[in-house]
Amino acid sequence: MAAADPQGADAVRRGIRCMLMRGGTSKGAYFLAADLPADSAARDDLLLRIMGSPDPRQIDGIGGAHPLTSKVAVVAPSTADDVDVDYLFLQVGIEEPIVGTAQTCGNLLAGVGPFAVERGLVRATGESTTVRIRLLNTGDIATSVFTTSDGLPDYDGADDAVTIDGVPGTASAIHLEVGGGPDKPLLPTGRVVDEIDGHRVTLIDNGMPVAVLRADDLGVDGTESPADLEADAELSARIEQVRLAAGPRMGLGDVRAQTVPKMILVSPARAGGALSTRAFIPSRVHTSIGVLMAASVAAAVRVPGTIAAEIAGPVTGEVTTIEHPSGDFPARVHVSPDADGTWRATSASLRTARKLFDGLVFPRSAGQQPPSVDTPVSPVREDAS
Ligand code: NQM
Repeated sequence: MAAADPQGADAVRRGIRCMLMRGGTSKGAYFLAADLPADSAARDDLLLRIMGSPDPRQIDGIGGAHPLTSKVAVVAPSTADDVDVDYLFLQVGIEEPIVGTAQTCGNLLAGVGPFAVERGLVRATGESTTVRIRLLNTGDIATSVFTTSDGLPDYDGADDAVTIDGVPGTASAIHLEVGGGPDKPLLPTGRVVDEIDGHRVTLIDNGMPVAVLRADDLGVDGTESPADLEADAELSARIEQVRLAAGPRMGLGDVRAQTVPKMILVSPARAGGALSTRAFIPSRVHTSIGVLMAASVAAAVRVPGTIAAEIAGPVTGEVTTIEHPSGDFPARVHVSPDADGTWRATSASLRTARKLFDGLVFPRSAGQQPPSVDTPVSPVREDAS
């Protein structure tokens, strides 16, 4: 069923094998790497034509016209030891013809294990299947455990059906554990608080690089809706200024064309959690919070002296509850200092996913492509081919 020549005009006429999935609170197009061009520039060009970018409505493609629904997962068998599949995440620009590789996505990660089983990369093992996943964007390794029956993922679930805030109804639980390599410190600057542009900021990365700031430091109380925050152009400009300075300090280089670090405004909890959040991702405001964003904020809550710990106060028990605009996210993180005092962390999250559509996608033809810009430099650890 795959197109014989994924790089050629043939693909446009014959279609490209693609599965649309909800992963957690996001939605994206999942591909086998073998069904896409091996060359990253050709791949990105094709994905822009598939998603319908650049166009604010993505009307001529399958993108959902919001950063949370303009996402792609590329999956391949892994050559790494003790890993089943490699997962490359691509954030497809909506109004800009940009395909970004600087971040991963913990929500689309939820669909990767089931997709690997659907495509025959991993064999289901009875009622529960475990898939080990290498996140190519960050180098982190994830373990995904989910329910299977008759050799296929069971998305609906029965006994294990759960609810996650931001998604209507119930679905089968997907348990994700993510951990960074030994060379990856939790606090990239080695400090619990940095001063940027007159603001006190915690720069932290437990799977997703984030900058944590006090909402009241920016003149908001942290209960505003995403739409109200997005409408405040002055606030967005100040946050972007801090972000551009935070990127190089976190080792991310020039982040003008990147979607990291994410900017998280924190304020006191209102519903029994540890603290409340509003996440700039980075120009739109998240309707909930990303999985790995929540893991990074929860790790900050657990490290004494950070902005998040200052707001949350002491937190006991295994779960750090992160409040967000559509409910809360129960994050399980483990943080501990090395012998030399360098903080390390891992996370465990509960997600759900669902196969929405499986078939062939037909890209806009290359001849109708709007003018393109340079693809940003890729920090991907290893090519997905
Ligand atoms: O933080 C949104 C999402 C994300 C990222 C974004 C994510 C995560 O909610 O793990 O999943 O930052 O664009 O999908």
